[in-house]
Amino acid sequence: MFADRAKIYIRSGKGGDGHVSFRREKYVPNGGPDGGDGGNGGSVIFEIDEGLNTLTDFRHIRKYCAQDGEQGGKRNCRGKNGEDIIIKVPEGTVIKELESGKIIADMSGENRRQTILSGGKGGNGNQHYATSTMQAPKYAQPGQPSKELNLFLELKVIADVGLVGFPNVGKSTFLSRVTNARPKIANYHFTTLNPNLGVVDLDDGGGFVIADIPGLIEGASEGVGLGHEFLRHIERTKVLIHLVDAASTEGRDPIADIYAINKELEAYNAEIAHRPQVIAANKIDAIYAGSEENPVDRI
Ligand SMILES: Nc1nc2c(ncn2[C@@H]2O[C@H](COP(=O)(O)OP(=O)(O)OP(=O)(O)O)[C@@H](O)[C@H]2O)c(=O)[nH]1
Ligand SMILES: [Mg+2]
Repeated sequence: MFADRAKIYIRSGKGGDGHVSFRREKYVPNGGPDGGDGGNGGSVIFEIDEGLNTLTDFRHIRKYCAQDGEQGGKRNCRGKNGEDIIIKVPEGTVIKELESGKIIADMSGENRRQTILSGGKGGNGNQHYATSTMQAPKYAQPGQPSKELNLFLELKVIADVGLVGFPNVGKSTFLSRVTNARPKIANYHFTTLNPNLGVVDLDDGGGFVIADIPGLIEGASEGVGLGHEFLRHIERTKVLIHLVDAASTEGRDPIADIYAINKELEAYNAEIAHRPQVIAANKIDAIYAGSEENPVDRI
């Protein structure tokens, strides 16, 4: 199952408490303080994993806690540090605070790894508090508390080119012809229910990514159909390929379709509407299908 949103809870490790103890050795009746320091709590770290492309895992596991630091011990023994927890996410994951919606991190581009909550520092053992006037301190510092956060993760696919258009105009077919992707193609609306990504390999070794999203319909920007859910996946594309059914196989007017889709894009995010857009007239083979007329004669 594809998921591009998830709510999770994260908690960093508490710092271990410092220890209070005194040296006890044969022939040393009143040894000095030897309470060790507590270990540091583990941090919660997010990291991009190139092999991932959905947030599905976060639907199953919603709680992510780093380990607490251990308490300090006798004989100046330092407590063990708690282990960090590393949460792997697909590139393009935006991390927001659940309640406020404030963006905490955007896992994309240069930002491959980010600590979201750092672990509590371990407390000092009582050995640190000995002074000339207080040689037997019975105080040790407690470890810093853990921190917690409820997060909202949102995946905004990172693609260079976005495919937009009404349902059934042939977006997935186009993706399947120019990239390695093998999306589902069928002659009905909303065949594509989740974004598909495909890579175009160029001769010079480079390449770029095309995202195919579910078809848009009038009112998509207000939540009609599936479109709105997925418009954010084209927010980061550099160019849009706007496919139209030039043969009007479903009786719609391709020119009116262009305006209708652009109106939805504009309503969703004016910046997207002004991005470079290539209008691709698809299904041109069907324009003259069945007609005796040679299309070239009409030009
Ligand atoms: N005649 C003709 N049919 C095409 C062409 N491109 C796609 N089709 C057909 O159009 C139908 C829809 O194609 P899809 O690629 O699934 O369309 P889509 O835009 O991805 O549709 P949704 O995912 O529902 O939005 C399929 O039956 C395709 O075989 C074309 O160039 N010519
Ligand atoms: Mg499709």
